[in-house]
Amino acid sequence: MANCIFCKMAQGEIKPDVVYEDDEVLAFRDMNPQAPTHFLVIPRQHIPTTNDLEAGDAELVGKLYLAARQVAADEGIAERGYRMVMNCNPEAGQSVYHIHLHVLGGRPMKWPPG
Ligand code: DGP
Repeated sequence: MANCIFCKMAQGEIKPDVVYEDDEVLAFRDMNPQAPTHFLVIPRQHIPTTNDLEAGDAELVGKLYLAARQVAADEGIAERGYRMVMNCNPEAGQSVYHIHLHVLGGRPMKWPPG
């Protein structure tokens, strides 16, 4: 997608602070961190929201979580704990319409989220 900032990262046009990448998945530090550790995991493929996921995307979605698990371990937050969030549409606060898994850790989290 021409105007999608995360597609530009996925294609190497814009270079974020990458913490993990493979053929299908990219993970990078959030530019506006909400916790001491805050990174985003995205598919290279453009999928606007979780509402657009199809049955054939199941493996790809699983890979997002496996990448998140790997980076959480690398970042040293796996044992203490971390939160994974994927916002969908305006009421959830989605601002970039290319699905992304937020991974936050390094401080205690509250529940329910705001
Ligand atoms: P959401 O509100 O769930 O759509 O989260 C979008 C996140 O993306 C938000 O935490 C800020 C982050 N973000 C937006 N643009 C950029 C960017 O250009 N670089 C980086 N590293 N993060 C970005």
